[in-house]
Amino acid sequence: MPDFPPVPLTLEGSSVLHQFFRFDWKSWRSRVQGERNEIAADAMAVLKKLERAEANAPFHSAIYSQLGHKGDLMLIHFRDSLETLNRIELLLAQTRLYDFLELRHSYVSVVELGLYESTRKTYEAAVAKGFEPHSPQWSAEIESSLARATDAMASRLFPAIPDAKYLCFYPMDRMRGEEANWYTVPFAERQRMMHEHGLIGRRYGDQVKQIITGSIGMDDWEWGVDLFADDPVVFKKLIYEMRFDEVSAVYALFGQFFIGLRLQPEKLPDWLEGKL
Ligand code: 76R
Repeated sequence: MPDFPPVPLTLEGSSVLHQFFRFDWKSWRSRVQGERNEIAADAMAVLKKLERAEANAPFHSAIYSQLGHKGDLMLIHFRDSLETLNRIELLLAQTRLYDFLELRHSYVSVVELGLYESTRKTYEAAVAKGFEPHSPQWSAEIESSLARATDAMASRLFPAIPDAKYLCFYPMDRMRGEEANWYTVPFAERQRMMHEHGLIGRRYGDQVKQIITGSIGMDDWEWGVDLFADDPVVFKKLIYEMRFDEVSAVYALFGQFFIGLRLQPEKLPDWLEGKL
């Protein structure tokens, strides 16, 4: 194995914000019906615009009615930059509905495609050409390989939000400790484990859509995992099976799990009156 940098090449796409809100039902119920209707209609219009630019455009934001005590509403936004995401936060804060929302949790990350397979080929090709790692020729070679991959992967780098009934989100780390440290494992070993991970994942390909976002340097965990499916039991089956996979069994640590049901903005006024 030639000597090359340990970090796999990655492609980055959409910037992503997850928001988890608690809804203040008590104060909502204290408002008269007419006022509630107005606030609901305003919020619905804002959320509809946020969901997609126009009818038939891909969804780039979505709302979910959240189960459990961690929150009541989840919003996810996929955009071209953190700046645009920040604008969305400010825009939402201007709505009257926001007075009833308490942001309990959030997650900032960027769509990431890890290229374990092609990294090795790209690095080996650069080594074979006699380029020193990080020399100008090396960097140019890597850049052009990444540019080709970015074009080929555009739809996965800037994904539309899948049209599934349920969303499961959780952050995770590759566990490291005295004995098991992902970041000291040789590249080829990590490549093998990621390959095996992909094989398990692909068996669930027709039942669940997964979007992996990277958050090193952006939020408290290393990755965010979004899973979209019509049957929530599939989340449990897939994640359970992956727990036995080496890369998860030895090198994964998980944060909190969040689960919700897709809510069309048109249904928000009903939801606010306790109807799903
Ligand atoms: O061979 C390939 O195509 C692999 C593509 C692939 C990568 C690079 C892939 C496939 N994943 C990748 C990266 Mn994944 N994934 C998770 C979790 O619960 C757990 O144990 C882990 C959480 C799930 C459920 C899942 C599902 N994946 C990653 C990374 C980045 C790691 C890195 O780069 O070091 C993480 C943290 C991660 C975690 N993965 C798939 C899936 C599924 C369902 C697939 C197949 C998707 C498909 O082919 O459509």
